[in-house]
Amino acid sequence: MSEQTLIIVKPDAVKRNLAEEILSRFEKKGFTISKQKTLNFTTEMANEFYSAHSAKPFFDELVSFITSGEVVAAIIEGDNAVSRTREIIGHTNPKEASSGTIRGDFGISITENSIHASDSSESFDKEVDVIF
Ligand code: 3AN
Repeated sequence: MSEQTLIIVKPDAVKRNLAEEILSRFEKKGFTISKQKTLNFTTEMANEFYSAHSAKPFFDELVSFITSGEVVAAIIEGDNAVSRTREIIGHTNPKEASSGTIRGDFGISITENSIHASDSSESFDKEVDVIF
């Protein structure tokens, strides 16, 4: 079933000029990029985007990192886009992510892990409203 999901190439990867390479991995897998935008998160946007994590000990670090530089957001479309995109990005912690996944290949740390992807269609609906 064709679905949409949202990815965010995070500041650590944009700074290393990896955005195009990361986006091309989804196109090579047959997904379509239907919208794309470069932006800077404000603190307000970050608080809303990551509201599910507001009680977590790493919340302040997460907000401070995602607002620290440019990000590239994209809507990815294709069959089972939500779950397949999660496979392509890999484990949250780059140290545990398999080689060949985006976080396995490019992630620096659990905070600087290069990419975000919606974890469900419900999360996508909420996240897309914050970004587009
Ligand atoms: P994912 O992005 O793989 O869905 P979540 O939703 O558990 O992971 O966490 C959201 C973001 O919070 C992660 N992308 C990561 O940058 C950060 N994060 C998660 N766990 C930790 C942690 N233990 N310490 C620092 N940052 C974390």
